Formats: sequence, structure tokens, C-alpha cells
Amino acid sequence: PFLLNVLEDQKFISGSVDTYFIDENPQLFSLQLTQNRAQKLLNYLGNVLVNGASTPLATPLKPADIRPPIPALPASTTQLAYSEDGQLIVPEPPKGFRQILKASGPEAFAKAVRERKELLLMDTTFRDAHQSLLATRVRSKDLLNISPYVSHTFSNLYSLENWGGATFDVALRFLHECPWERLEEMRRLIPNIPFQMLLRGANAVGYTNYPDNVVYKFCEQAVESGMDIFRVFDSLNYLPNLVLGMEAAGKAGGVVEAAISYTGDVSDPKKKKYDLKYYVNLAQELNKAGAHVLCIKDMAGLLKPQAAKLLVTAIKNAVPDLPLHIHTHDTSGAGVASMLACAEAGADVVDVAVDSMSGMTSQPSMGAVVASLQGTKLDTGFSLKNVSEYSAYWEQTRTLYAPFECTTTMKSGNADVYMNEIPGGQYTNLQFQAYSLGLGEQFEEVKKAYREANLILGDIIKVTPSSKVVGDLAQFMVQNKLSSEDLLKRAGELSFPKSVVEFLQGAIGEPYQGFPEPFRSQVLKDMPRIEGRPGESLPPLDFGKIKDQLREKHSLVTEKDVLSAALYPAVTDDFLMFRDEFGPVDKLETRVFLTGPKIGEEFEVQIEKGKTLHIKTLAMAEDLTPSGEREVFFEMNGQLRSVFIKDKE
Ligand code: 3PY
Ligand code: ZN
Repeated sequence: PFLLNVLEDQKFISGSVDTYFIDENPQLFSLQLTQNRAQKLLNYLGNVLVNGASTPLATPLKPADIRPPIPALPASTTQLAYSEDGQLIVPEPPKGFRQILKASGPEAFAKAVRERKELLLMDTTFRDAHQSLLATRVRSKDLLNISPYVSHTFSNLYSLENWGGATFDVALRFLHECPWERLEEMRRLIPNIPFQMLLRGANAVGYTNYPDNVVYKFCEQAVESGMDIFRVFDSLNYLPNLVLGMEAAGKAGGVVEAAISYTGDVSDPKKKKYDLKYYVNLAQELNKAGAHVLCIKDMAGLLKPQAAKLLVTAIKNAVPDLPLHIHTHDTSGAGVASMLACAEAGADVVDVAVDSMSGMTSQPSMGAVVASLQGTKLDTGFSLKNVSEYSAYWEQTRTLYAPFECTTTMKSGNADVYMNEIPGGQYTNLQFQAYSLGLGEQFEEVKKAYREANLILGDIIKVTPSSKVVGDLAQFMVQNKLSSEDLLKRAGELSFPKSVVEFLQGAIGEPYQGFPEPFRSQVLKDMPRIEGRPGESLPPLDFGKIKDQLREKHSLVTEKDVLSAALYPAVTDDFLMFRDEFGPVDKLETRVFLTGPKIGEEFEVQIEKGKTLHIKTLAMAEDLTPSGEREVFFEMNGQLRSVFIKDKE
């Protein structure tokens, strides 16, 4: 309060006092005052009301006008409560695998997992499920609301996948929230379950290879912010890239879960390139390189039950000591059957998403796997009652994200994925893009072209970012009406998408059995080529320089913002600008964040512990000011406030 008085003092405002103290101690006068942030939020709300959503909405569907009920904690525990200063008090949850990890380290954790006879589960609801079904748009607020419940009810999970992949980029770019804060907040509410992230090897959580020091520093900060298990993959299964990511995760103190991206079909003798020998050999290499856990990452959902049995058995025989964790997508509809086959064959952990966030391009259903194993030696120990309470929360929460629903276009799974091999998240995206062009039938063409593009590129592993290369080439073929034959004939004269050219140059690594020739030479001609691991030839990034540049432009810049900027310079710059202007928009409810409050609506926003704003939207002026602004009126904590918003219409 004293600080506010100073800032509001007329003598101070007029500048007639000596302000050297302020100049020399700017941190004491940070603009992050409650008043200030509240005003920024009103500006945000005014903006959405006057100019519409601040984040692009993919469909005209509106978020539901509901507050999803949060299930009560188990009856034996004290329920959630707030302390006098508004801090959420969460009773201590049961111990989980994280306690073993923290007390005894990654090797002991892996050993405990390996010794467990029952099947363990990773819940992907907080990451891959919404990345696949809701365009990665689930906000921190909705994750945090259900976090205490997860911590208390699902304490026996192997892990909760809640970070990495596309969530980092989308949080900053579209949700205007800091991914690091999300991680730290989830950690505070879930101290017992290991957190798991998806690390794209040398691409970290981006789409391109970064200098090594970026990947190392990223992992270090992730562990410091609460991350435990790093699922490290490379989009070409290129060992040097994988090893770089593994070393970065391991050095940071994380559990190294080394992932083999799966493609083809090991149960089909006609598919020769990626056979059992290929996968077993890679598993052995990853074991040698220091993996604590092995993973089969079936990003497109191609692992049929019969193939699952063969693959799990072969890897278990070759590397018996490491836990084996299986990831899949349910695109074809065979996901539950495959995960059961994996479990039967000796896999230690499988991935599931809670029922209402499962199926189609997401993971197989948690409830279905739990129920299928009840009473068997692999029984997961979870209760269907808890799974269904958790599912009910997500069923409702999902309706807040109606503008991003994949079900606008996708009505069922489709076994054609075995032919086109499109990864889950990309499958949804490509279908959506085709439909938004008004051409449902275009999706059929894109899928056919995707298959052809993959063969032109040499039948490669397809997962972010190599999947984007194939997708870009497929769209290029469809748009320019090029058949495979045309494209190969005219390879020397066509102007290919940038991602395709860079892939052929070696910018994301080397594909198994090399680049496709003569296609590569015809496209590249005398363009430069990268030999070996791309990150090796990139100069280290100067973090100090980035920090200085950010501090020149933005009011509050943390070490974590510097890391965000190292990965996504332009996106982070926009994010910081947005935060400077509009404050903590992550604290708004999802419907209000996306489409703004209704006129007359009253709601609360807790901007920090003990600081709750009571806001009522009163009215919007009908007329514009001479400078084209519209006044929007609010009541905030009982006081009338208004903001002037430039009307962009
Ligand atoms: C990602 O890289 O985000 C993926 O989910 C790949 O499967
Ligand atoms: Zn996935």
C-alpha cells in the first residue's frame, strides 16, 4: 500500500522530486503490482469484447458455458481448503514412484519399475491426448484444477505425461502462458507422481536442430522446474541425435527414457526395411548409450497386436534389464488390443488417456485397459470408479475447447492409417486443414499423396519434424496436381517446399539407409549438405546476449524466458509483449479467456494467492470516440472501471 501511495503522489507524478533511488533500484518499483495487473486484465477482456478472440479459433463452435465440477478427493483424505491468505492447501497425497526416484535416483527407479509385476500406466491426458484431439489447446488452469485429484487418486502411475512435444510452443504462441510456470505449478500440486515430457532429441521442443548448449540448458531447467522423465526420440531414429538428447536429459538428473520410433509392420514379411532386427539393434544401441528405460514410440498407431507381441518379445530378450514402455495412438481403433498384447508379452508400462480424452488419434482408453486387466496378474490396481470420475471432469472440460475439437471433422477411427502411416497429431491436423478448405475429398488425396511422398523420400521414419517434411511434400503434390512419376521426372526443375530441401540437405539428420538418390542430387544440385549430426556444426548460442536483448524490450524477464527465446525467438518476443500489455491471462477461466465474458456476467479471477478480483462486465459504449476507441465498463472489486479499446473493425 505504501508503494502505491508513492506512485500516486502528485509531487512524484509531476517529477518535482529527486527520483535517483528509483532509477538505481528499478526492481523495487516493478510494475507487477496487483492494481496494475488487474487493469491489464480489464484491457484484455475489453479487447476480446471489442475485437474478438485473441487467439485464432479453429471453428465457429463456442466454448460451453459451464464450470466443470471437480471430483472430491478420496473420502479418507482431508478435502482441499484455502488458508487465510488464499493459499490452496492440498493434503499430502500417498507416496508414488517419484519418491523412489528422488530418494535413490534413476537407476533405482528403473529397477523398481522393472520389478513390478502388475502393468504400469502412463497417463497422457495432460499432453499427447489434447495435442491429438484439441490442437494442444488445453490451458494450465484446467490442468491445475484437476491436479490434486490426480495426485491423490492416481498416485501409482508410472508417470503423468504433462509437458513437452507441442505444448511448449502452443502455450506461448496461442495461450499466452508461460510453459515453465505451468510445469512448476503442476509440480506444486502433484509432488508424488513422476512427470514425463516428450523431448524431440536435438530438436528439444522445437521443429529443428538446435545448438547443443540449448538442449543441455533446456533439460537442466526442466529438471529444476520439476520434470522427471524425458522420453527422448529423434524423428529419423538417427542415433547421434538421440544420444545428444539422452546425454542432456541424463546430465540434468532426469530419467532417460530412450524411444525408438516405430514404423512399418514387423508382422508383415513383405515389409523389409524396418524389421525386427532393425529395432532390436537400435534397442541395444540405446542401452549402450545409457538409457534407463526403453520406449517403443508408435506415433502413428501402426503396432498391431500381433506385431506388438513379436516386437516386445524380441526387445525383452535382447535387453532384459531395462523397463520397456509402449506408446501408441488409437487411430485405427486397435489401440487397446495392442496395449494388452504388449502387456502380455512383458512390457512394463503402456500409455493410456482417460476415457473421455482417448480414442481416435489420441491414446487408447485408460478405463478399457484397467477393466480388461482386472483380476489378472497384470491388474493395474486402479479403480474404475476413480477412472470414471476423472473422465467425467475431462468430458465436461473438453466442451470448453469446442472451437478446437477434432470431432468437428473426425467421426471415427480409420484403419487406413496402416497404409498412410500418418502420426496421430498430424492426422488430425491434415484432416482439419482439408476440411477447412471446404474439400472433404481433398483429405483422401492428401493421405494418398502422403504415402507416395514417404516413398519418394526413401520410406523414412515419420514423426515431428520428419512427418512435416512428408506432409509438406504431400500437400505440394496435391496442390500442384503432381503424381509421383511427374514429381520424380521433374525433380531438377520444381521448387520444393523449404522443409523438403532442408531435409535433403541433412538439417535434421540422416535417415536409415541414407537419402534417396538420384532424387536428392537432382533437387539439391550444388547446394550445401550437412555431414553427420547437424547440431555439431552449429555454434553455441549466446544466452547472455539474448537476455540483454529481451531486457531492453520487456519489463520482467526471467532465465526461463531466456530459454523460451532460445527455442522460439519471435514467439517469445510476442508472448512477453502480450504479457506486458495484458497481464496474467492464464488466470482467467477458459471460456472467458477464449471468447470473453457476457455483458452483465460476474466472475472471479485469482491473480495470485490471496488476491482475488471480482469482476462484472457492465456495458460497452455504442459510439466510438473520435480516435476510434470504444469504452468498455466494468465493476472491479466494487469500483467502476473503464477501458478504451481501439476498435479494429
Ligand atoms: C511431438 O513431437 O509432439 C509428438 O507428439 C510426436 O509424436
Ligand atoms: Zn504420441
